[in-house]
Amino acid sequence: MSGGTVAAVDLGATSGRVIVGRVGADVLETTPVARFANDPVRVGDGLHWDILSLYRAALGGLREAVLAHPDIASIGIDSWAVDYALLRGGRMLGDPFHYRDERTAHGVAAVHARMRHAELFERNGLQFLPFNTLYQLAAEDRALLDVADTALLVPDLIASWLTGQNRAELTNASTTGLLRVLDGTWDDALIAALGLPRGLFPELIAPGDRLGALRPDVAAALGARSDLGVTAVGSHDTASAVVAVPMRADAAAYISCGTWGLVGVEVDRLVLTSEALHANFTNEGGVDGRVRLLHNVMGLWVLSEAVRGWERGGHAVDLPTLLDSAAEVPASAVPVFDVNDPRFLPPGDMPARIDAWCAEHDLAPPRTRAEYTRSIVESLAQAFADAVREAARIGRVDVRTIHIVGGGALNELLCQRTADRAGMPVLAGPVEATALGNVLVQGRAAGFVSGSLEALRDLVARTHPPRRYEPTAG
Ligand code: LFR
Repeated sequence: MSGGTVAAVDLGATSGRVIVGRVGADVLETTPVARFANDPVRVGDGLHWDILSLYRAALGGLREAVLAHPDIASIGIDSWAVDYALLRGGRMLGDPFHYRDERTAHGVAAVHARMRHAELFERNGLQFLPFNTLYQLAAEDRALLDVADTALLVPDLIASWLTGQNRAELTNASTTGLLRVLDGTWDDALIAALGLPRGLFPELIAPGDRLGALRPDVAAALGARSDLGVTAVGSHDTASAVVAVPMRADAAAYISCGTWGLVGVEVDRLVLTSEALHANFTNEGGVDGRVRLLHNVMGLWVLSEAVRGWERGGHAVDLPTLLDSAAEVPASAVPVFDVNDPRFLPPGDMPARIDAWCAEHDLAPPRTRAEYTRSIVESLAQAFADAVREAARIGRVDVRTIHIVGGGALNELLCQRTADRAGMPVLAGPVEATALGNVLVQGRAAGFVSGSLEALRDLVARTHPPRRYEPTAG
């Protein structure tokens, strides 16, 4: 039988997983081998990722994967974007900060004092997000920057620990704000203008290229063959997810919906127009040189953070039951608020922030947990519909359908209300698009499948047919 097996490490902002993927001309299957929580830690200087725990859990999962499938051809790693560790001589100089840590405000002020956002956009093509890596680096302790010899984004850090090789994978490097959008190389002049040491930024590597074999001690610890190695994938989770959207890119928009809702279109040229600048759209690097023209919508974070707050308050919450009761609340009975308001970015009391937003806009706030949930879902659906319209306009794509992939594809109310508010069909799934995109790029590099992204997406559509939601007038 054609095809083969690879392992994917996919780290999300709330949980991580290791999966084994089988991929071939007519097969695309994933088997989860480990799932683990990603619990950030707040200490004196701010909010950090517990990166060593994540690494340990990833290693545990890889050990399981190798044990069950000794024929695994390669390992691919993806995670959320922008966050990094500083290292010196291979030693990590502190746990990476979480992009929701408030320290980045200083970095934004410091960078914009030297260069306006419009000028940055011309150079790096990115939407303004206060946590883009360049702002974080500008908020960094100068003494640490001076002693560090390398900065690695999270998946590059894990890959470095596995292989001993330091590289910056292109799709994720495109989220730093330090790549020249025109040619995808490090922007030496910008790096110098921001006073950052050029030596921090390693050589770039493209998805599909082999990074290297596991270090001998790692291979031994995993019980793996000595030639098992890491292959670069779209290491930005959103880049991997977009690979596995079963869409026709010339007629569809996608929403990669998990903690964030990444809403956009895929185009084959940069869109650096003033429309894109003013709508705060980004030109992130996609696999195969495609451009992910998208906008960050706050995503399911607002709902999960509200649920965490209720649970901390002693109310056990069962999400499916909560969503069922939210579906019973009439849409007209709840306020639609601006989910993209920056007040919803940091961790905290989401219902109180929704109340404050409503008070400022003369709207009656929700009253029950079901009403808050409905209000969040309606507000997300509206923000999704608006961003799809903008993406179509800015990217000049005749969008006829919206694909929702990621965990949000399981949220029936959200999918239906997005279809209703956008006035077009929503095709939901696959839920595990990020892991599938990771597997597909490795599978293609190993020769188990071949072809363009269109061929890979066709395989996804055949093996993971999406669920269709028709718009209703509601
Ligand atoms: C989604 C994501 C988004 C990025 C945000 C922060 O997981 O990677 O694409 O803007 O997290 O890194």
